[in-house]
Order: sequence, then structure tokens, then C-alpha cells
Amino acid sequence: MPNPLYDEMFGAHAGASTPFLMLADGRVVTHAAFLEQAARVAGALTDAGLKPGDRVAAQIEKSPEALALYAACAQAGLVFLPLNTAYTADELSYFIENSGASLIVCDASNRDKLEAMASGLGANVDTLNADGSGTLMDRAAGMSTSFATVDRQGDDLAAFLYTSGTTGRSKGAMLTQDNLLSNARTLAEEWRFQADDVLLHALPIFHTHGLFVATNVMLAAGGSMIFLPRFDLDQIIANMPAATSMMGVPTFYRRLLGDDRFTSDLAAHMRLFISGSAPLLAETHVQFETRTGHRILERYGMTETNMNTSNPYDGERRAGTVGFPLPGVELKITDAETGETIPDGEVGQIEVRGPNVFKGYWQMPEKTAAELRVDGFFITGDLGRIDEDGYVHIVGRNKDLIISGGYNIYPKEIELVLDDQPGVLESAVIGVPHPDFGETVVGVIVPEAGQIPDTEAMMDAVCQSLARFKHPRTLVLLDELPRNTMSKVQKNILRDQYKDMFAG
Ligand code: MLC
Ligand code: AMP
Repeated sequence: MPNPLYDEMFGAHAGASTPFLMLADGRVVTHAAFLEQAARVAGALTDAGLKPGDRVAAQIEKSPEALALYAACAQAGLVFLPLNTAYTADELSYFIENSGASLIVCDASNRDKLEAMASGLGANVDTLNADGSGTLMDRAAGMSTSFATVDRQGDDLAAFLYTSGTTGRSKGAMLTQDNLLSNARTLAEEWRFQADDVLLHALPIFHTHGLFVATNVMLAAGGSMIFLPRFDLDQIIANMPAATSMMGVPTFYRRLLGDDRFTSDLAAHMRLFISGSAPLLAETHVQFETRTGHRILERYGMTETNMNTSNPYDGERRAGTVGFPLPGVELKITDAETGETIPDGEVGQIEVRGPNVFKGYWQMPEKTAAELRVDGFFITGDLGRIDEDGYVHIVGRNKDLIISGGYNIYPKEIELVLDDQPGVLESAVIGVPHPDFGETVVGVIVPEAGQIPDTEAMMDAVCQSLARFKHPRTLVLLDELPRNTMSKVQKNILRDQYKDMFAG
């Protein structure tokens, strides 16, 4: 019996002495060594009593061992649940409780905090540190380098990724083996990745982009990755000569353009630059081409669907568009009220269907039903149109979402914290343009009558509850929020009012 994800992405490279990960310190991890490590970790996980279908939550730094944990989960039939390293204890406790994770893997520095939380939730804790040390690897060291791969079907769950929502409650997107596999195969082919490709990988590996797009595509192609712990300009520039390709969020490309060392000579040998997770300004696209002669290939996706569209590898990569639906992916623009498809050229909500689309939200049938139609179309919450040549343009969002440096931030989560603070009548959190992050967070506070809320104390409360990237860059006080005749807060007016606050 097979395990499609493990067999095709990982098992296919068993015994291969080809390079898989090239690390900043010069070490090279071959495919074979990586898979032996993963088998040991799979042994340690099952030895601890984990059964197929159990969830393994991981809040760990990027390292080869962290990636081996993902491979080990695939091999042992466990559901991998990676978590942003910036999440606070408050945020984590929700994910762990909601997912019913049996094991939490964390950095040793967080062990005490997580153990206290885990014991109440019936989960165990193991550690895995940035340098590859920790209790998980200690136990793995005593295991065999071969592990009997657990049988799985394509429809079985491979991963949960939590995504916030407009109500402020995060939802666990259930991704199947087929979701991940179908997208990896398609993207490797569409973007012409081969075994001799070397991807410059500076993205985090706890989200779709760094894990399922970048890593899975390289696994599907049998190529290698220069695996950097984070985006650092010096490291990117130093390593680019050894790479053939790079994937990044628009902030990566804006930062590269802001550095004089990033020249056409440095980029001349590169085969491909890919951007996604947030809108790439047409201006950045043009500046990049002027500087390097390369046209960035922009694609569009999301946690629930993996990748949906891409500009063409051959043919015109059109600035300000996200290209065409990928092979096997259907995309339509619909009227938000009626759900009917509207004519090309008109703006409506983007809906997608295909093997890439997730199975639903974990234990949230109403939310699943609200976004995933019975006919399989997923309502993305993005607004777009299809131009006369078939290119998809994303023109806005039907969801109250801010994207800062490629990270999603749902205003409701921050508003709930702000509204709770003394002296606050209500708040509205908005995204405004930011030269580095694309958008950044501004909190607008309406004080209770006669009160002057302590904004410093408010920021402390936000720090306590929410990850750093969600923190408002600034809080402004206003007598009242603009509302329409239905009493709905008009955030567009606020966004317009504060749009130049951080303009570059
Ligand atoms: C870091 N900070 C951020 C931030 N990243 N604040 C807002 N938005 C962000 N994205 C905080 C830091 O904690 C720091 O806090 C301060 O801002 C300045 O940090 P920095 O040193 O400038 O940031 P840096 O560490 O360089 O990180 C920026 C970044 C990083 C853009 C490199 O955020 C990043 O790697 N983003 C990629 C996100 C991603 O992979 N998204 C994919 C989601 S999947 P302090 O305390 O120092 O002030 C998806 C689907 C799809 O969306 O289609 O792909
Ligand atoms: P996430 O929920 O983190 O997966 O983020 C997905 C969202 O990011 C999408 O719904 C879009 O709003 C946005 N997104 C991803 N890629 C692009 C892109 N190329 N252009 C514009 N928005 C994008």
C-alpha cells in the first residue's frame, strides 16, 4: 500500500547522494542524509505513541531538522501543523486546543511555558532548537535510519495550517496529500524546475509559501535549496551567485532594489524570480526589469488553496496581474450577492476549484459551508477581474484583511484586544500603504466620553496577546468612527484619511 505524498516527494530520493539543503555555514545535506534523519524522527514520533492522523504542532526555528519533522510526519501518516514562531502563548493555546494536537514541538526556551499549557490539554512536549539539538533529536538519534512508511490515501490529511478570519477566530485549513502533491507537480512543471536548479530559500517554513510552494516544488523537481534561516540582504547577495532561482514576497524584491549591490551582473545568471503572498506593485515589477533585465513571475494563492494562478514561464509576464489559472484549476469571477458568474472584464469575487483546494476547516462545518460551495468552488474573499487576454487581476479584497510583508493580519483580532482596554469605547484597525511591508497596521481608537486612554498600556496589552507582526505601528485617537447609513464602520474612509502616514 502506498503513501503518495511521502513516496513521490521524499521516498523517490532515497539513497541519492545529490545535494538537497545547502546551509549558510557551508554544510550540505544530501537527499539520502535528509531522508535518514526523517526516518529516525518518524521512529521517535511513533515510539512516543503517535498514531496515523494525530496532529503534531511545531513552533520551531527554520532548520534542516525542522524540515525533517515535516517529512517524518508524512512518512508516519501524521498531520503536520507548523506555527509561526512569532505567535504568543495566548495564540498558541488556541491552536493547540482547537487542533487537539498530541505533540507540541518547540524551542527549549519555550518548553516550560508550553508544558504548563500542554498538560491541561493532554499533549506532550518535545524540543527542537535552531541548531538541531533537543529532546526530539535525542530520541531520534537512537532510532533506525529506515522506517516502514505508513499507508495513506491521497484524500488523507497531510497538514493543518491555521488562518485567521474576519471574526477574529482562527480556522485550521485541512490540506490533504493530494492537495499538496497536485500543486507541487503542477508548479514544478509550469516553472520548469529541474534537478539542477538551486533555489535561494529565505522564507519561513511555517506557511504555504516557504513550505508547500518552495520546498515541495524543489522536492518534486529533485533540486536543491540554499536554505537560509531568514531574509537577510547580505546573505541573499552573498548566495545569489550559487543559485538559479528565488521565491519571495514583494518585500524581498523591494529590499533588493534598495541595495546598490543588487546589480544586473549579480542577477544575470539567474533563471527565475517568483513573487507571491501579497500584491507586487507594477512599479516594483518594472524597476526590477530595468535593473536586472528579469521579469518577476507573479503568482497567486492562499493557505486554503495552495497556488491558483501564475504568470506564464514562456510568454508575457504581465505586471500588476497574477497570470492565468494553473492547469487543473478552474477560476471564475462571480457576483457576491447571487453567486452567478459575471462577464470577463467586470470585477467580482474570485472563486476557485481544483485538486489544490482544501478539504474544509477543522471542526468548523458552518465556516466550511460558508466558503466552500457544495460544487467544490472555494470563495477566496479576493476581488478580481479577467482581462481581454485572460490574465487575472486582483483588485481588492472582500475580506477585512491586511497583508504586511506577506503575513496576514485580520483587524478583528486586534480590535478585540483594543476594545477591551480601559477608556476605549471602540476601535477600528486598518492597513495603510508602507514602503517596505506593502501595508502596515494602524489602530484608530474612539475613547469613552471624558476619557483619555493610555496608548502605551494599550500597546502593552497587544504585545501580551498578539504576535509582533500584528502590532499596530501607531494608535490614533478619534472622536468617532465614520459610519454608513447601516451603521457599518467605513474603513475605506479611514484608510484614505491615513494613507500617507508611512508613505516612502
Ligand atoms: C517582521 N516584523 C514584521 C514583519 N516581519 N512586522 C510586520 N510585518 C511583517 N511581515 C517585525 C519584526 O518582528 C521587527 O520587530 C520589525 O517588524 C522589523 O523587522 P525586520 O527586521 O525589518 O523584519 P524581518 O525580520 O526582516 O522580516 C520581514 C520579512 C518577513 C518580510 C522578511 O516578514 C518575512 O519573511 N515575510 C514572509 C512571510 C511569508 O512567508 N508569507 C507567506 C504566507 S503564505 P521589532 O520588534 O524589531 O520592531 C501565503 C500564501 C501565498 O500568503 O500565496 O503564498
Ligand atoms: P494566506 O491566507 O496567508 O494564505 O493569504 C492569502 C491571501 O494573500 C490571498 O487571499 C490574497 O489576498 C493574497 N495574495 C496572495 N498572493 C497574492 C498576489 N500575488 N497578489 C495579491 N494578493 C495575493
